[in-house]
Amino acid sequence: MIKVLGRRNSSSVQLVMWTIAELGLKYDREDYGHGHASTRTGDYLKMNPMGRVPVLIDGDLCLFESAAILRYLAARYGSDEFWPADPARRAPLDTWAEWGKGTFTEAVLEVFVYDVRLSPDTRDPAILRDATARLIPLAAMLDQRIGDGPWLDGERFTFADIACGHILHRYHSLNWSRPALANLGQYYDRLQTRPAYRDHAMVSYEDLRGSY
Ligand SMILES: N[C@@H](CCC(=O)N[C@@H](CS)C(=O)NCC(=O)O)C(=O)O
Repeated sequence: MIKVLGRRNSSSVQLVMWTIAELGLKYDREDYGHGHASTRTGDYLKMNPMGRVPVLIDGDLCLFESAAILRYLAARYGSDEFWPADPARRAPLDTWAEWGKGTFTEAVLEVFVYDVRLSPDTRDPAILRDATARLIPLAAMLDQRIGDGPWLDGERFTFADIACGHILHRYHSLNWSRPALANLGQYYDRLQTRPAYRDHAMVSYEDLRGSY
């Protein structure tokens, strides 16, 4: 059975857990990371030398980096719809998956750090202004790419939706000046109709308040 090491309120863990649930895989998850079991022990660092969450163990395979884990799970257990075997069909989706987990998520996490991780007395509003200025054009790109959807690959829900969508709960629930982007809002509404998204990507981050 697949084992995941990592706390539920980590966005990188959420990406992996949502994937596992969409693929209907059996799993066991143990809480590691901030406020839970240490990721700094020798044994843990052998699994993930960065001392971060998540780690995924599947038989003899032990992986870190959530985007690589998503691709592994999709390639090994996903259908041709979820992870197209044809590189020419998969690569354009992978472009958005890379952008979603990297560029877009990093920009959302800047707002997250400001709004949640920093305690109010250490917040400099200029940081939020800069983070917002970086995030809004990226959100507009995703809004345009989604169009009428319903998913990034039209009627097909794929791994790219997980890479881009896992961070949209934070994007929509953080306290910041969100632009009105109809396609993105409707995409988030559609994501919330998926039980796996509700169970694994819409996790409270209240325990992380003021933790920096
Ligand atoms: N690029 C890595 C990022 C991993 C990462 O930064 N994880 C954070 C949580 S999202 C973490 O481990 N924080 C420290 C902790 O929980 O102890 C991935 O996607 O797996």
